[in-house]
Amino acid sequence: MNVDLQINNSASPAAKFVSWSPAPCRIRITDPSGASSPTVNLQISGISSTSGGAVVFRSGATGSFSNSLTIAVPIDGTSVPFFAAGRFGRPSVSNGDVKIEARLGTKLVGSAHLMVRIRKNANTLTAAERDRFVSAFAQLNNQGLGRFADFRSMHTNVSSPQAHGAPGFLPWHRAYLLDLERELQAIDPSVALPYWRFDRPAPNIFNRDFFGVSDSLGTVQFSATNPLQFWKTDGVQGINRRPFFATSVAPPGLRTETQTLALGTQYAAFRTMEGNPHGTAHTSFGGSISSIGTAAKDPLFFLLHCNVDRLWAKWQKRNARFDAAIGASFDNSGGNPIGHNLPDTMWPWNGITGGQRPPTAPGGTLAPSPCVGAPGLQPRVRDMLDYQGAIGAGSRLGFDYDDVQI
Ligand SMILES: [Cu+2]
Repeated sequence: MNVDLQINNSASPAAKFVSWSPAPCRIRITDPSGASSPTVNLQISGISSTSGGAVVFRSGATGSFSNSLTIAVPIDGTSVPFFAAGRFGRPSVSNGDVKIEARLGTKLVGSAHLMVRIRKNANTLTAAERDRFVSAFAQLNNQGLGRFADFRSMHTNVSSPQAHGAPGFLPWHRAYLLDLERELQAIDPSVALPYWRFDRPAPNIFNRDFFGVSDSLGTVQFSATNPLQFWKTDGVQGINRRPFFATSVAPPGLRTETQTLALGTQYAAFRTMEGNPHGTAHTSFGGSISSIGTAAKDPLFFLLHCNVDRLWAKWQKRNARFDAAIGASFDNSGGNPIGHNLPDTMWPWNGITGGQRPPTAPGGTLAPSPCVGAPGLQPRVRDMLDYQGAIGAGSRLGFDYDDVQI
């Protein structure tokens, strides 16, 4: 007898990725023998290991998780649902480093390899994680000829009102990062977008093997093995970035994470973080990243914004602000510009041009995921709130942060 295990209810290898949010899975017998339905035990191999990925299980959509699960599997081949989630604190370090084993007694009757794919602090990635990320990012740009050109074109002075200065700032950038991350994962599915925790020293980000070291003119220098040395945007080779702080320490004048999370329990208060720390982090540098129209030319932009998004995620968790029906989860004070109201679709994924939208909509619809169905091809502002599927399991966006629990 053998069983088949499907992660995210999919037979595709591209779907063998989970985060902290429970992923719907199923098990079925592929070659029935005998008359009675056997009881199978699920457990990860190397359960006593203390590093690398680990998952936990539960049988239903609610209830507590455990390290193993016993399931009666019908002999007629009918699938039985169960849920698997990354064990908080145990993200994977490489693709497929978690193996779920299905045993009948002591006999192995099926298995599945998967990855607990989590957005991590860029300063503490392993060298292999760092190199895979850099390689995928450089490929996406392909020396200015790749798909990254669309992402650069999405974030300009013309499009700025769609994404800044109003309540949709955080949702728009969440969609933007998710779209980019999914494109990176199409190149290398083991990659998750890391974040630059800008209120802490991050010397491992500002070195030649990762995001580079600026010379006196602000030209960013890379090691000979770093593919970011070929970075090109708007037809211009290289990255210009002039830090106004010693990159061995955090930039001065930034609200710390604690201060940011203490801005208030209402979204209207929290979103003032668009100024400080977000804007302050941008203007800790001269060069591209310091102004909206050019910021997306610098790949560091995406790590900075990943931390902005992480701060929002932490704030949401702390204050239970995932439900769009709760007023304090968003700022509906009225008079919000188009693209900044909960039911509004967001440019450019909606393809709408002209009028209150920019004259072009680069990049097409938002990249789909092999693992989750949300947010759809043309996300609305409201689709960005419940990223973990806390309110509705179908809202799960398929990403999580290493230090933000479900
Ligand atoms: Cu922006």
